[in-house]
Amino acid sequence: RRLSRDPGTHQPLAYLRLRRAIRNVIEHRDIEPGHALPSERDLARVLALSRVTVRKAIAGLVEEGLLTQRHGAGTFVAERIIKPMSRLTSFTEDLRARGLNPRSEFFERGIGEVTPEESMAMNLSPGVAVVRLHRVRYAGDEPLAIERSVVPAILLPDPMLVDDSLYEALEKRGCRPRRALQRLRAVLLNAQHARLLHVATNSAGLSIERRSFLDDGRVVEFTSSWYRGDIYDFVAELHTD
Ligand code: 16G
Repeated sequence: RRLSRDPGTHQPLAYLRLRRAIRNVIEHRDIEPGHALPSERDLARVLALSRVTVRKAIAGLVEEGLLTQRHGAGTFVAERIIKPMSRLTSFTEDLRARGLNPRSEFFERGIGEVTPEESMAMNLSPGVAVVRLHRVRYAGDEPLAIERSVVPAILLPDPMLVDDSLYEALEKRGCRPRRALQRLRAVLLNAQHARLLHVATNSAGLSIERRSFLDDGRVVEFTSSWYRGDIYDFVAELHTD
C-alpha cells in the first residue's frame, strides 16, 4: 500500500522508459550526431522488447527532433538542431537536451535607459532602466546564434546575475516567462554577423524576435536574434480548430 501511494515508484510504460534511455544516450553523446541508432529489430531483440514498443519510443524522439529518419537508411541522431516552436524553452535547455555544451560570449552585459523603440515593443515608460545582453551563443566551439536581449531592470536589477542563461537568472527571481510571441524572417547574414557565426557573408539565416511575458502580461524580454540557417530547423505542430 505504501508503494502504491508513492507516485515516484510507478513504473512508466516500456516505451517511455526506452525513450528516456535513448535520450540519455544522446545527452551523453554515446552516439554522436549524424551516427546511426541500432535497427529497430536489433533494439527489440537485445532489449527483449516488442517492435511496437521500440517503434513508439523512436517515433517520440523523432517528433522531439533528437532523431531523424531517412527512408530505407535507418534512424540517426539529428545533426541539425530541430527546435519545436510550441515550447517556451531557452537556448541553454535546448542544447543540454541534445548533449551539447551551451556557452555565451558577451559583447555587452550592462544596464541603461530604454530606447524609444524598445519602450514601444516592451510597453515600458520612456526612460526606465533596462538590462541589455548582447552575445554570441555557442555549442562548445561552434557559434549558432547572435542574440540581443533587453529585460526591464525592475525584473532583473543586475546584468551580472546572468551567468550564462538568462532564463535561469529569471527563474531564480521568480519571473520566468510564461508565454511568448515569436516572429521569424529569412535573412542573408551580413558580413559582421557572418564572421561571428563562422559562415560566409550572405549565408542564409533566420532573424527571430521574441517577446516574452509574465502571467500578469508584463514583458520580460525583448530578444532579437540571428540564427544560422544551415543548422536550425524551427518546427511547429498545427491543429485545426
Ligand atoms: C532562446 C530564445 C531567446 C531567449 C534565450 C534564453 C529563440 C529564438 N530565442 O535563444 O529569446 O532569450 O533562449 O536562453 O529561441 P538562455 O536562458 O540560455 O540565456
